[in-house]
Order: sequence, then C-alpha cells, then structure tokens
Amino acid sequence: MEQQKALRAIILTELLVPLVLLLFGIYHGVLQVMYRAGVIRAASVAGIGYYQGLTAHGVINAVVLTTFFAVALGHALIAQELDAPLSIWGAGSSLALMLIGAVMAAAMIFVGKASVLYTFYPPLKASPIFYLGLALFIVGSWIALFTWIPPYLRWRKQNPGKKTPMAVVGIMATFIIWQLCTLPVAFEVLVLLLPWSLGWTPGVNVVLSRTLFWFFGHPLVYFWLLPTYTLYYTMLPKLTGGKLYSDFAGRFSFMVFIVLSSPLGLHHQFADPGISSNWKGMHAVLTLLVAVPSLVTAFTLSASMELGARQNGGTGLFGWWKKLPYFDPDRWLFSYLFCGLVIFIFGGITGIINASYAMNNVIHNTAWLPAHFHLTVGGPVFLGILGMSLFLITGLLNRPVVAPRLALAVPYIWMAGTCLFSGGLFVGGLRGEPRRTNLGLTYLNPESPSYRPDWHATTHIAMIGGFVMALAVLVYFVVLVMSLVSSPSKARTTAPFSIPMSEAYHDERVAAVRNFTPWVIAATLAVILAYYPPLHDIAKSNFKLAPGYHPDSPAVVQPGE
Ligand code: HAS
Repeated sequence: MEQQKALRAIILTELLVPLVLLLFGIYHGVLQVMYRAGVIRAASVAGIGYYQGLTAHGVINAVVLTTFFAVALGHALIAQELDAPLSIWGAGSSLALMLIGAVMAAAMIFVGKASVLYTFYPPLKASPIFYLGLALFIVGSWIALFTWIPPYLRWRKQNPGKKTPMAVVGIMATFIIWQLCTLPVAFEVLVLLLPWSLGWTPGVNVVLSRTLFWFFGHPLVYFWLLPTYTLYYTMLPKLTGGKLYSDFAGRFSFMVFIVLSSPLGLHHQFADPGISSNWKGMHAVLTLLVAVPSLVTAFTLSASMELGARQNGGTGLFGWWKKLPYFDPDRWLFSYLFCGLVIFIFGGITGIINASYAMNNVIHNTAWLPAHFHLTVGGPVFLGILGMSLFLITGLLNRPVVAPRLALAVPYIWMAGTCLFSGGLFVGGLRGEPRRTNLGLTYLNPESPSYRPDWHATTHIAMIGGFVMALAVLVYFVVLVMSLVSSPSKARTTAPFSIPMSEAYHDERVAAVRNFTPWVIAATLAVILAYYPPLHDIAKSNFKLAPGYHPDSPAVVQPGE
C-alpha cells in the first residue's frame, strides 16, 4: 500500500466522500426524531419532505457509507495482508462507478423523485435514474471483489499450505455474501423496477419484488456487519494487549456466515400475504441458526479480551475487566470496537425476538424495528466505520489523531445516545407506535383526533437519545477535521503505516475452514432450497400488477410524474 500512491488516493476518497454525505444523513436523523416526537408538526422542513428526508437518511447511512467503507477497508487489507499491488484500473473503475451511481441516486432523492425509502419497495415508484444509479453503485462494488481475486489466487499458489490471513478471509467472506445476494436485487431493479419506472410495463408484481428485495436485504445486514467482525477478529485482541483466543472460531464464523446469511430473508415478510407459512417457518429456523456464529464471536472475543487483560495484570473471575484499555488515549480505537460489542448484545437479543415467528407479530412495523437496527447497523457497524475510518485516514495521510481523548469519548457518547434512543423506541414499539410515520402530523399532534398522549414520553426519550447521538458525530467531525489540518506526524515519517494484526493464541489447523469453495457450494444449495419453492409459488400465483404511488398520497402516479 505504501508504494501504491494511487491506491491510497482511492481509499481516501472512498472514506471521505461518504463521511461528508454522512452530515446530511445525520441531519435527517435529527429531523426524524423531532417529527416523531411532535416537535415538528409539518410535512416538510426547508423544502425537504418527511419521506424524502427518511430516504436520504437510510440510503446515505445504511447503503452509501457502509458499501464505500467495506470496499476501502477491503483494498487496504488485501494490499497489506497479501503484500500485493492491486490493479489501479480495477480499483479506480470500481470507485468511479460507485461515485456516479451514488450521485445519480442522491440527486434523485434531493429533487424529490425517489422518496421510496432505503428498501425502495414498490408500489412506491422512483425515477429511472435512481434505479440506474443503484445498479451502477452495485456493479462498482462487484468490481472491487474482482480486483482482489487475482492477487488472492496468486498468493495461494505462492504459499501452499499457509493459512490465508484472517483479515483476507473476513473481507472475502463479506464480498462473497455481497456477490450472492446482489444478484436477486439486480434482477429486481433491472427487470422489474426499471422497466416499470420507464413506463414500459403497466405495473409491478409487489410480492415478487419484495421477496427479491429481502433475498438481498438480510444478507445485506451481514455485509454491513462482517467488515466490523474482521476488525474484531484481527485488531481488537491486539488493542487489548493479548491474542485472538481461537483462530478456528474466526474462520468458522466467517464461513458459516457465507452459508447462512442468504437463505432466510422471509423473516422480514412474516406479515406479507402471498407466501406460505411453511416457507416462513423454515426461514425462521434458519434465522435462529445464523445467530450461532455471532454467539461464537461473543465467546471468542470475550476470551481474547480476557487474555489481554490478564496480560496487563488483571486477576480474578471478573477483576480482569478493570484492566481493559477503556480510556487509554494511545489505544482510542479500542473504545469504538468495545462499545460496538456492548451495544450489539442488545441488538442481537432483539434480533432473536424479531426472528421468533409468533413474537414478530407484536413488533413488526412498529418503532421496535428502528430500535433494533440502531443497535446493530447503528451500533457495532457504525462505530467500526467511524473508528476505522479515522484510523485509516490519519494513518494514510501520516497525520496524528489530534485530541485522542475526545476521539475515544465519541463511542461512549454514542452508546449513551443509542440507549436512550432505542430504549424509547422499544417501549414505544410495544405500545404500538408505528415506524416510518410522521407522528407530528397525527399521533403526536394534540390537535389531531388520533392524538396519543401516552406516546409522548417514549418519543421524547428517543428524541433526546437522537440529539446525544448527533452530538457524538459532531465531536467525531471536530477530531477528524482537526487531525486533517494538523501537520504531518514526525514519528511516522520513517516507519510505513500498517494496520496492526493480532496473533492467535490457539492456532488450530482445521482443513475444513481453509477453502471457500465448499462453503460457497453449500451457500448456493441452501439458497436454492430456501428460495426455489416460495419463488415458484409466487410465479404460479399470477398476482395482479400494481400501479405506482408516492408515499404521502393515495393517488396513483401518472406517467411522467
Ligand atoms: Fe436484524 C430487521 C433478526 C442481526 C439489521 N435487522 C432488521 C432491520 C435491519 C436489521 C436494518 O427475524 C430492519 C429492516 C427493515 O427496514 O425492515 N437481526 C435478526 C437476527 C439477528 C439480526 C436474528 N440485524 C442484525 C444485524 C443487523 C441487522 C447484525 C445490521 C448490521 N432483524 C431480524 C428480523 C427482522 C430484522 C427478524 C425483521 C423484523 C420485521 O418484522 O420486520 C442476529 O444475527 C443477531 C445475532 C447476534 C447476537 C449477539 C452476539 C453478541 C456479540 C457481542 C458480544 C459482546 C462482548 C462484549 C464480547 C446473538 C457478538 C462483552 C462486554 C460486556 C460489558 C459484557
């Protein structure tokens, strides 16, 4: 990476562009909590409508930021760990397509022609430019993986019998999942939505589109999560001063994610008509199974942190917790990874509740859902992205992290914010507060006949949580900007920048987890078994095609609108 100046520029662009966009994403997050609490009682603010802002919030934070980060981290890890130059043509064209796609999609959201939320569910209809932008963005991210395959295969050939570095396993697993799950959504976008949006087809099969979306949508959450898991398995043990407790556990978890991430998307559609409850039940069981690699991860990381803490003098059954570097400014990155883990305990537990078919009836489409996902994608994933972006940006530009104490405060402030935010939404969800609803116009408006004063406390607690979360991001940007404008670090002018990697305490040699091929074959079979029957049923059912709608109007969208 040191020799490849062009790659460094590509990685920095992939990290900085979405971070700038994040400011818009967070601004719309703040507006969301104010709409929900009834502090804003309007359909729009500064000319941007409620659903338009919600779409910008979801697309920027959950799609653009996460994908750019995964690609940037992949470039950095593959180049470093395989000690190989990457094709600049490949990495550059990947970046160009992703940028063009993101600009096209964002432009349509900001001119109000794509208020379809991050799930772009039909019959909500967007401009064809939005769908085309999404397609280009995805193709750009595919090219990144294709850029890594040749150096990976070369490395395997030159190092027979050697284990592939853990970071490479983690990032390749992430993109294998991405490759598998983006095929159905590419079909949905290119074959169903784009022709419909162009007016070439009279309507859209909503059940088929939603099923194809969730075929993609659930593995998408593991595509978000696994880059952070890669950091947990490779950097976290080192940051605690110890070693990774079990090398096998890491490889096993990544391989199991490849197989189990995709064949379970129907758990997002338990309440949807048109799909047999048999297939929904089967997907519910598979969803509970995919929690296993996360539980393995919880055990392995706890054991790894214990090793580090004992190395630092920690003793006793629980006394060693005191020896972790929670507030060590030299190891500020630890706090981002650790707070993410703590938050994920609650994100995971609530995920298991969601997956339990019967209990899902209570929480589906309520405020409980955003509470869950702000403890998953908004917890370990977001903090992993913030922490590692700061680490990579300052490292690649040879800048010191200015105010490291402030930097390490960010995840703690964020964690306090998410506790309040998600706490309010969880309780509110159980009391029936809907998600994706401008409550300020109705339930939280005392002048409305549907006013619900009993939702006042929960929505206000969530709003305070939202403000605290925004404060954390502002502090982060202060540190980032101060670091960017500081003078280059003298200490590192001679030593090249590298990402620290942990050694393994138990370095097991298990052949079954050393090759992706059998796991990819198993993943393909699992997907066929889980999706062929429901898709076959949907195809046979001949559902009536739906016309398009805008989110805030019951009138059918007319051609050219
Ligand atoms: Fe989820 C809906 C089920 C994980 C994201 N999920 C969503 C949505 C999003 C999302 C965005 O079954 C909303 C989609 C929409 O817009 O409609 N989810 C699960 C399950 C898991 C899960 C079973 N979700 C995630 C992750 C996400 C994410 C990860 C993003 C990154 N989710 C669902 C279901 C729905 C759903 C249903 C649909 C509901 C509906 O009705 O619409 C599992 O993978 C979770 C397993 C995780 C664990 C936790 C392990 C804990 C660890 C931390 C250890 C801590 C340590 C620190 C070591 C079992 C690894 C110790 C320190 C101390 C101080 C003690």
